[in-house]
Amino acid sequence: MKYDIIGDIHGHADELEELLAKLGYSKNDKGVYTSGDPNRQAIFVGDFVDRGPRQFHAIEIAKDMVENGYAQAVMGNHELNASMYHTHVEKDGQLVPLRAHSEKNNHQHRVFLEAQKTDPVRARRNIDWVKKLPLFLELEGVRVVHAVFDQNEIDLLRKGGVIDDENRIRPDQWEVIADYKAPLGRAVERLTKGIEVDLPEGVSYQDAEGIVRTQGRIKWWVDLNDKASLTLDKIVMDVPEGSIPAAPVPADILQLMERAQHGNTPIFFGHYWQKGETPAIEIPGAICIDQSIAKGGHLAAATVTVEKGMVQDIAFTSVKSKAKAAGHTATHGATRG
Ligand SMILES: [Mn+2]
Repeated sequence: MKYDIIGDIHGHADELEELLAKLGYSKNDKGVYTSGDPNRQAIFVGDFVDRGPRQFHAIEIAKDMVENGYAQAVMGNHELNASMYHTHVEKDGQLVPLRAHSEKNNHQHRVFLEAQKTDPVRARRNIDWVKKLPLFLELEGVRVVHAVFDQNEIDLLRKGGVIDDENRIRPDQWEVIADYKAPLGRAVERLTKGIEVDLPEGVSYQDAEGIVRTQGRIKWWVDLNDKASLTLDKIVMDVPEGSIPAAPVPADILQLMERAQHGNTPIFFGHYWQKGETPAIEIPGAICIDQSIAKGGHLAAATVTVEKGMVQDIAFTSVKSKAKAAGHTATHGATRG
């Protein structure tokens, strides 16, 4: 079996089509991309929407492939947000969205909302599809998730009846998981948004907008064999150089990192805006496939060959962003995936 695991797309459908072509996929007589090989499938790590220009197309290319058995996909945090934004529940006789239609949220989702104005039916159809995406996949020889594969959280979601046998959020569970402070909501957040923790007492940094932050997102896929030399400054992501001390990593953070790396089946994920044309293999068991297409970077794929349940080979392919260098969303504010 061969899997072409494709990174975060964020509306960059042109680059997606270019990447698929480069990987040897072409449209069949129904206009659906296929490898033409029943033993070769595309796998999408999520984040189809927000930021880039052609979000309906990005979803529909993947949707058509999935519905025809040519691909599989998992939900990214941007699909989670979009699902919440477009799902309403009744409160005190009024319909309210599970994700507030605040200025900040509207701004983040603005390209999709513009497209929705022109074609609300198509927007609804696409939201209905992303709401049914699984939170993770366990395939022959590989695991796929948007941000973090945490078995404890998965068990919690299973026991709590939040996800079905195909790892999809049950239709009646959206209101339950909308509370990110409660355990089930936090579990969904962990899988799609990763490990974000309070920094130790007294540690803070200023983000790109000058806001002082006391929380950090953790780079969990680092070598944990030499824990003594692992320091906080090496694992807190997206902070200005020198703002985090080279202090020991607190035990609770270390434990979450160990959980994220647990298991013998390699994990492929996206979410964390990486630099460079192709993904870097930092540890063999966990490979990030997000090369920052929405920041003027690249859209990448890992072609993974699996035989007898084991990964035999990994090859990378990527295409460059077609976005103009200046004046694009690429430079807008914080760059959290
Ligand atoms: Mn993401």
